[in-house]
Amino acid sequence: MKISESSFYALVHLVMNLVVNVVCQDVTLVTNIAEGKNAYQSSDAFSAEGGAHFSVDGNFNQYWSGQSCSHTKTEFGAYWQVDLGDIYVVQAVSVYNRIDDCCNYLLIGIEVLIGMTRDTYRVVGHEDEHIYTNHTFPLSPPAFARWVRITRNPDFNSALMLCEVAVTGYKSSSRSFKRISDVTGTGETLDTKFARSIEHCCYICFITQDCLAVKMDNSQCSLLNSDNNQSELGQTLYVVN
Ligand SMILES: [Ca+2]
Repeated sequence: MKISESSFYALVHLVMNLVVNVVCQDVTLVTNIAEGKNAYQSSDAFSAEGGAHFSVDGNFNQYWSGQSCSHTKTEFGAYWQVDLGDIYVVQAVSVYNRIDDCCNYLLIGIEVLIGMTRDTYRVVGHEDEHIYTNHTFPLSPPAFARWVRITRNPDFNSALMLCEVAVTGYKSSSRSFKRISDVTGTGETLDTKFARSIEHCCYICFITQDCLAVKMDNSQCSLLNSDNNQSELGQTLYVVN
């Protein structure tokens, strides 16, 4: 059977779409870097049914009866957190609330924090409005972190319940920096370190809390807390990609 040229390209287009869809679905699945990781919370209520791990079990069922939601006791200072197990470039954090009639009013003033250690965090997202079903907090620019923590601000005396927390990101290395020519960073300098090379400088940034960009002058590696920059001929800035 002879196939026309237009039909041939339509077929190629269809196949390409199928390939792209499959690839995208794969990427979506593998980029939830929180799934299956060790999770903790301020306290356990109904520990057999409401443990912290239920929010990273990969099950997005939003009904308590689905046995896949975490649940603290009624308390001030409730929090939930996950150890990603290594440093990643975090791009977004999504939280999924309970949607049964009982308790979905509790996700109010949700605050998302990230940190390099269990005890050092900074705020990267806050939602004043009530989260009825789910909400995504994008990090722009993405940032290095090993820990992700969910809490409430303002704080109030109630349980914190989450049915799933999905963290989008990827494993990082010093190559996860983007080179920008003819600009200089205008962010605040967190620290200045000796570095043998720009790769070494980027690595130091990679393991430093809040570092989002670096610039090098001879062997002096400046760690910057933002990727803000301005034109300056001959200068080079490396920002978290
Ligand atoms: Ca779950």
